[in-house]
Amino acid sequence: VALGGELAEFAGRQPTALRLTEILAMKTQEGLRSILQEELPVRLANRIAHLDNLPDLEAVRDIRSVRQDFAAAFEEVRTATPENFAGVIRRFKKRNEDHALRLTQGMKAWGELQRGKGQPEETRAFIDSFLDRLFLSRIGMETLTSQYLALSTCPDGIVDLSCDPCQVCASAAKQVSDVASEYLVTVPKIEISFHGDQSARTLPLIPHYLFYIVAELLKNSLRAVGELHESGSGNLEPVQIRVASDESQVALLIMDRGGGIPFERQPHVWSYMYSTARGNRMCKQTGQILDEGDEQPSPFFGYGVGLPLSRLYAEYLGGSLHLMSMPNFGTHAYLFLQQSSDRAEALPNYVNWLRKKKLREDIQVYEAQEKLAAASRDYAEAL
Ligand code: W6P
Repeated sequence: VALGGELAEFAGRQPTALRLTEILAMKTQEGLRSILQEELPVRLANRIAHLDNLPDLEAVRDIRSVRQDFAAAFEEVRTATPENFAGVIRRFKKRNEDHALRLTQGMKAWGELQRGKGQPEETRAFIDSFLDRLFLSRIGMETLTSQYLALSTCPDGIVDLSCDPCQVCASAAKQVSDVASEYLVTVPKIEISFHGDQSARTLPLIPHYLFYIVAELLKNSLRAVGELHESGSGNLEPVQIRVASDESQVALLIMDRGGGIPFERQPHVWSYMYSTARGNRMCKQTGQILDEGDEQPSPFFGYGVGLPLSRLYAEYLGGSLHLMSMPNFGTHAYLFLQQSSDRAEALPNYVNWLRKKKLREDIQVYEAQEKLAAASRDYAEAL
């Protein structure tokens, strides 16, 4: 698994976090290609090195296969010509499609391997932060490669310079309600209202990412309200979306009265290792039972990575996502986004992570040496 010469060299470089304005400055595919051919290998090599730091990597097939994909992509991007670059990027994206699933399943298997080596709670926290960094880096590569491909058909690529969050919410609401009606007997209404200056209503944004976040939150809200109502213990209260903004930020609040999340489950909502997709659920249309432990992603219940991924998308865009839940009442989700297009992408810092890891190891070595020294002092005194 050791890194080859060129791979190691690129892994030692820091990825460059690009500003939205900088990404937009590349108006042509050819311009962005030359940037990508430098930057993608750095990001890929960082991710490979990151994976290689995982003990027992070889024992987990899903993780090994992701590493192989990255290594192949590194090679292909490095050796691509301007003529075949688009094909290389398309193939890379195609292979990447199920990475989230493979990485999550792989890390679950890895977690099983670690049983008996240390605290399960620490293992879970390690896995979650490991996956957070990988997925954040993935979002960055997704942005650059999607922008590259989209430039062939749209002048601004995947960026909407005057994106209206209310419109994105409305289309997410429509799509999620349609899908929900296949899985839930009763689907609550979704109400959207805007509060703020009309002049601050739009912002430069990648609408697809906002759509993903809002759709994910709405799925959870509709499901909670719908199921509470079906169990006969709740009214069919509408889910409310409030969008408020000034010239510096936009805030979105999605409120449901779906009975909330029990306090002891709340810390787990950001974990990749707890899926809410479990439990015997019937698909209303097909009658198919999505049974306990069913790991297959279904369009409505997903496989439990939606919330942590949504938070990463928010962070990538320079914003944040928070859940405030009141058990036996309902849940409020807050999403904050910066108005400015001058902010840089949020990227994981692999080099810093390695430094910290080394520092911790050094501290452990130091502590062990101190203990040894103290023990031999005690021993000498006892003599
Ligand atoms: C719930 C659980 C949840 C998670 C995320 C967003 C909204 C909601 N509502 O009951």
